[in-house]
Amino acid sequence: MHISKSLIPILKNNPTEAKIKSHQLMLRVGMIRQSSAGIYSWLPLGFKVMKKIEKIVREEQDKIGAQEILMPTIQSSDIWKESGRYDDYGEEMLRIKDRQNREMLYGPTNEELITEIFRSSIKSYKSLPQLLYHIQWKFRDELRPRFGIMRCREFYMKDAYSFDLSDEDARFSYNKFYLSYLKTFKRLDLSAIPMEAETGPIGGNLSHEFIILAETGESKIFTDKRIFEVDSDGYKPEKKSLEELRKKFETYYSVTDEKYNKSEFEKNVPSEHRIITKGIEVGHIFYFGDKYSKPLNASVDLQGGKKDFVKMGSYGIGVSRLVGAIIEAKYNDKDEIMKWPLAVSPYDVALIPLISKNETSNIEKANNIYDFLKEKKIDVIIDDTEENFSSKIKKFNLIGIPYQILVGKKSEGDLLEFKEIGKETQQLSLSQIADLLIKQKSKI
Ligand code: 5CA
Repeated sequence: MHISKSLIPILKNNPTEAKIKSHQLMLRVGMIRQSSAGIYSWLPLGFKVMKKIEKIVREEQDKIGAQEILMPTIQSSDIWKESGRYDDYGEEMLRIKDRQNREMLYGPTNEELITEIFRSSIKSYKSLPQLLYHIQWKFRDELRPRFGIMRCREFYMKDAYSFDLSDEDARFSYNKFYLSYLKTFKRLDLSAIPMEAETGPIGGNLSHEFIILAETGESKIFTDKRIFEVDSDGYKPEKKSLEELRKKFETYYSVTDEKYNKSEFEKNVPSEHRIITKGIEVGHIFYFGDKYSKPLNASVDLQGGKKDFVKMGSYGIGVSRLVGAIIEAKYNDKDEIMKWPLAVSPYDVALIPLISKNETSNIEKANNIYDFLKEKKIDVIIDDTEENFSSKIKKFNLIGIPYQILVGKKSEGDLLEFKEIGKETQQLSLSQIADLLIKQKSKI
């Protein structure tokens, strides 16, 4: 991509309406644009990041055997009346009437719709377990949408649903998602900790929120700092392995404020290990048994002719919120430097030539480098504008592409200035740079 032809509307200063760093940065470098309160358009830079996050989320769902589907954003109110949530959900639900005066709604979540699909498709216990997911826009008419895409009204969510015969099998499914979440967040270079949580309007009595620490987060948490040392590597989506993993995490007290109990916290966590802080909820998983299958009559035939309601769980990841959460975790707002993990960076490398009236040879040189990198399947963005060299570098430090190639006065002969954000500049040849980038990309 050539900057001169791109839609990357950079602002000179931080927008005053944005209160937290992710919101400021996303507006400043033109990743999103507010369309109305809590509703955003995703511009090329932001959209590329979100799509890369989505891909990682999808790959980790597929690895535990979940099947991808796509349900609509608009739902009929009928199934919500069957489950009893139509009235309970309250003003957060956007209700719409179609031309036949039928009551429709913009889905805030999909427990009812997926249960309806299940009950009309699956008849026998032999088809269980069923793990289904989709990645789709949701709408919640939040009372106070704020912090940009962190708490907005329209947001992009991965929601998965599990259907099992017994309580024990359902807990096995729950644990598969628990592991898959740890793996997903690790690939995003985030340290997200599972914390016991309340179930709210989704229901049930077993639930974990996956939380990353951030002062600007909206969840208050009470935890033992040793939980951050727990390693989830080496665990497999097998019953025993998953139970061990859960046990390992549960050695350490770790809850959100609704589950907090002062005396338990003080009894279980030595004072030097206590952390009381705030975090961002990037995922939330729930087990709620037959809360929906019973009223919606989702049952399967058992051996011997009997029937039973299936046991269900649901599992959400805030895909659009994760874009902001990664910024909160990686952006140094004091020095105005962002560094995306390569796996989700909008581009692999930024090519920054010094171009001025007296320096015309650099653009040709940079264009050749650009073509060479493109040939090697490296996603490169070139700043082909005549903007001042140091402001170009400042701009790319904000955008946060982890690698920069500077084609300036210092790049003489075959060597180029190559910089990984936050590290020393190196003098490397173009083929050395390409090899290094290809190697880093192969690790994603
Ligand atoms: N049906 C369940 C699981 S699929 C569910 O809806 N869970 S949830 O309400 O916890 O949402 C799942 C995730 O979506 C949250 O962990 C959060 O990361 C994200 N999310 C929820 N509300 C918003 C919002 N208003 N703005 C941005 N992301 C949100």
